[in-house]
Amino acid sequence: MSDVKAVQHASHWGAYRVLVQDGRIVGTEPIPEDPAPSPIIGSITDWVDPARRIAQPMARESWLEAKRAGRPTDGSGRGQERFVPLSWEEAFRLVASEIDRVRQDHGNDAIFAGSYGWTSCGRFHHAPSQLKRMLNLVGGYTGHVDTYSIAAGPAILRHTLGSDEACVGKASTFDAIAEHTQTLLVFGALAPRTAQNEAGGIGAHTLEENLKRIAERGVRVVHISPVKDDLPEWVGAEWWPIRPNSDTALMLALAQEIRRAGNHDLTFLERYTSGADLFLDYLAGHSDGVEKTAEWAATLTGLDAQAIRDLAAQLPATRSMITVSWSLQRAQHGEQPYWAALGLASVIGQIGLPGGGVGYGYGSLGGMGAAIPLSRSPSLPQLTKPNRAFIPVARITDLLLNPGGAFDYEGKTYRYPETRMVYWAGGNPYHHHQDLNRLERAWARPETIVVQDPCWTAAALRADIVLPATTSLERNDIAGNRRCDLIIAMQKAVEPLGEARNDFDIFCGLAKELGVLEDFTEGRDEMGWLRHMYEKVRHNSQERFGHAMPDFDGFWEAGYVPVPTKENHTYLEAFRADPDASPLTTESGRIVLGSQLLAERCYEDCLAHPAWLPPQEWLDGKRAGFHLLSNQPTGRLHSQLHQGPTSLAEKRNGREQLRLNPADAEKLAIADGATVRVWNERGSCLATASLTDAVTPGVVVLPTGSWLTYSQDGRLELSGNPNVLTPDVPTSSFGQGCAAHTCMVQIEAYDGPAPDPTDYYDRSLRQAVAQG
Ligand SMILES: Nc1nc2c(c(=O)[nH]1)N[C@H]1C(S)=C(S)[C@@H](COP(=O)(O)OP(=O)(O)OC[C@H]3O[C@@H](n4cnc5c(=O)[nH]c(N)nc54)[C@H](O)[C@@H]3O)O[C@H]1N2
Ligand SMILES: Nc1nc2c(c(=O)[nH]1)N[C@H]1C(S)=C(S)[C@@H](COP(=O)(O)OP(=O)(O)OC[C@H]3O[C@@H](n4cnc5c(=O)[nH]c(N)nc54)[C@H](O)[C@@H]3O)O[C@H]1N2
Ligand SMILES: [Mo]
Repeated sequence: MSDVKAVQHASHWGAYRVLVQDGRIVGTEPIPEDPAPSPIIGSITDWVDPARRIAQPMARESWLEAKRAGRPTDGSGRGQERFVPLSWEEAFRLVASEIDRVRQDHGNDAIFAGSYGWTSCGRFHHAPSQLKRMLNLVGGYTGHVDTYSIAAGPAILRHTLGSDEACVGKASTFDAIAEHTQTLLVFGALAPRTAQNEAGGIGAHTLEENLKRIAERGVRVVHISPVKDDLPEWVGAEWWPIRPNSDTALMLALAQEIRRAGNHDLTFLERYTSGADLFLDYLAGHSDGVEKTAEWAATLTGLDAQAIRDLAAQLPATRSMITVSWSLQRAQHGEQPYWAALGLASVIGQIGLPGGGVGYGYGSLGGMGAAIPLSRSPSLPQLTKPNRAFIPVARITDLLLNPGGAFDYEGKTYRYPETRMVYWAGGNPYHHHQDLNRLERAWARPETIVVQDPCWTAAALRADIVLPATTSLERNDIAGNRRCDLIIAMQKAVEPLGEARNDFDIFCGLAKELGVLEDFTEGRDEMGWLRHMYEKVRHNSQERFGHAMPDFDGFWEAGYVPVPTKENHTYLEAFRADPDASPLTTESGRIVLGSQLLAERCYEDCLAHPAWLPPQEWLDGKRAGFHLLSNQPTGRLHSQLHQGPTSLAEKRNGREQLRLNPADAEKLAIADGATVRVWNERGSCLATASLTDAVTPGVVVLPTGSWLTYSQDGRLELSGNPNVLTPDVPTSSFGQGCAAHTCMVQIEAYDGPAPDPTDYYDRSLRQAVAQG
C-alpha cells in the first residue's frame, strides 16, 4: 500500500482535501479555515461509484437507426427504448451533424441550449459555459434568463431598486446586521441547511457565526415561516407559523398599521421613493375598498392580529431589518413578497442605515450575506451570442409545447422559437422542473435531445445521445465565484471512469467537427486555461485593490488563496446620503413603490404597486388538502450524490421523508414511519411520513432531488419526488419565475405495492443500457 495523498479539491458545498490511496478515494477532510464544513463532502465517493455512471457514449436505438440511414428522427420511444454504445468519433460526428442540420435548415434559434443546471463548481469545465461558448462560434442558440433559484425576485427588484444586487449577495452584509440590528424579521429561513452550498464554491461557512452574535446581543428575532427548524433553536427566535404564500399580506398590514399609528417615515417616502401615494392608497383601501389592517392579515395568514399590531409599533421604534428568503419568490406572485418587503422597509424608513432596511436570500446560499468579494472571479468567456432568442428559465415546457407562442417578460412581449434540438450539459431538468408529467409530454417533441452528464440521471435516460462527462474528481479545475471568499484549486484525484471525457475535451471534439476548434481553444489546453483564468483574477485584485496573490504555480501548490472582500457593508448607504448624486437606475431614480411601467401594462398578476394576490392554490379554506413545500434537501445538492451517505441518511425506508404535523397525521391515521401516497391532479408519489411539531398544521414538507422513479405503469413515483406534484405555472407575466412552492396535495396511508426505489431505478437502468 502506498501513502495516503491529500489532494486539494472543492465543490459547491465547500473546499476540502480528497484522501487518495492507490488510486482510490479513502476519505475527505475539510480545510482547517472553515468553521462549519458541510457533511456533504463525505458523499463524493458516490461520484466514483460506477453503478449509475455513464461508461461510454450511447444512443437510443431507433433514433440511431434513423440517423444512420439518413431518415428524419423523432421523439417517439424516447425514455422507453434501449441505448446502444457508440465510439466517441461517431458520437461527435452525429451530434455535430445534428447541430449543423438544424441550424442550416431551421436557424440557430431552433437549438435550445439554455441548459440550466448546477453541474460542477469548477469554473473551467463548467459544462453550460463550455456549451454556450462552442455554440456561439457557430451562430448561437436559444438560451435562458434568470435561474430556478431566483427569477421573480430579481425581475421586480431590477425595476424597483434598479438592480438585483439586494438579492444576489450585495445587500447589507450579515456582520453589519449582527452588530446593529435590534429587531430582525426573518421571512422564510436563515438555514445552515441551505447555507452549506454556494454556486462555484465557498471557503468559510459563516452563517452560524453571525447568528451566534445575533443571539448573544439579544436581538429580537421574529421567524415567520410554516417551518420552525430552519432557524437554529439557539437563536431564540419567536416562531410565527404563517400560512405558506401569505407573507405579502403580513408585510402590507405591518406597513398599514405603522402608518395608521402615524409612525411612517414621510420624509423617507418623499425623498427616496416614487409612486408611494399609489401604495399608501392601496394600503388604506382607497383603491379596492379593503384596508390592509392587522385583522385583515390575521385572517389570511393565520397569525394573531394583536401580535401584528405590537410588532408594527416596534419596527419603526428600533433598528429593524427585514430578511426574505429566496423561497418566498419561488411561488405564484413571488414578485409581491419581495416588493412588499421593500414597501414595508420604506415606510419604516431605515434603508441605507447600518442594520436597517431589507435584504433578500440571506443563508439561501452560503455566500449570501457574507463579506463581499471585490475582484472579478474566474470564468470561461462565453463569447458574444450572435442571436437573441431566450426563454425565462422555468418556461422550458411552454417553449416546447407552444412554438411561436407569445410570452411577456419584464414588461415586454416575445415569442417562443420552434425547437428542433435540445442540448443539456450539466443540469437535470427531470430534477428541477415543475409538473414533470407535463414536461414528459413536451419532451417528446424535439427531433434530437443530447444530454451530457457523468450519471444516468432521469434526463439522460430520456435523451437520444448521451455523452459521458467526467466528474470534477477526474480532472483539474478552479473554483471561486462572485460570492466566494477564496479561489480554490480543484486538483485531479482519480483517473476518469470508463470512457468518460472532460467537458472541455467533449466540446473540443465537437468544435473540431464543426471547424471551430482553434477559436474554441484559443490554443490553450486545460492547464493553460486554468493559468489564464487565475492570472486575470490575480491582476485584477492587484491593480484595483492592491491585494497581492501568488502566481499560478504558488497558488496551485498552496491549494487556495483568499480574494479581497468587503465586510460591514450597508446597502444603499450612498443613495441615502445623497439620492441626487447617487440615484438608482429605476424609472424615477428612486425606489419604485408605484410603477409607471406596470400601470401601463395592466397585468392582472402584477399590479402597479405591491399587492396581495392570492395564489391559484393555497390554504384558503376553500379546498381540502395540504400545502406542500418542496424545500432543498439537507444531505445533498439537488439531485447530485443522491446515493451518497449524507443523502441516504435523510431518507427512511429508502424514500424521502414527508414531514407533517402529528395532529394532521392523527386525523389521517398515519403513523410515524408509515408509507404515504401524496397526490393531486398532476401526479402522485410515495414518501415516508415523518411526524414533527416543527411543521405547522396544514403544511407538509417534501425535499427535492430524489431520483425520479416511476412504477411500471408510469403513474406512481416511488422515491418521493415532489416535482410530479408541483404546478408548472409562472410567478407572473412580469417575472415568469418558478413557482414550486405553490402546491396543494392530498395524502393517504398507503399499503399497496411499494418496491424499493433504488433497486427499481437500477433495474430499469440495466434494462435500458443492456448491450444487445
Ligand atoms: N419543487 C421544487 N423544484 C425545484 C426547486 C424547489 O425549491 N422546489 N428548486 C429549484 C432550484 S433553486 C434549482 S437551482 C434547481 C436545480 O436543478 P439542477 O441544477 O438541474 O440540479 P442538479 O441536480 O444540481 O443538476 C446538476 C447535474 O449536473 C451533473 N453534473 C455534475 N457534475 C458535472 C460535470 O462535471 N459535467 C457535467 N456535464 N455534468 C455534471 C449532475 O450529475 C446533475 O445531473 O432545482 C429547482 N427545482
Ligand atoms: N443542502 C442544500 N442546500 C442548498 C441546496 C440544496 O439542494 N441542498 N440548493 C441551493 C439552491 S440552488 C438554492 S436556490 C437555495 C434555496 O434556498 P431557499 O429558497 O432559502 O430554500 P428552501 O429550502 O426552498 O426554503 C427555505 C424555507 O423557506 C420556507 N418557506 C417556504 N415557503 C414559504 C412561504 O411561503 N412563506 C414563508 N414565510 N416561508 C416559506 C420554508 O421553511 C423552507 O424550508 O438553497 C441552496 N442550498
Ligand atoms: Mo437554486
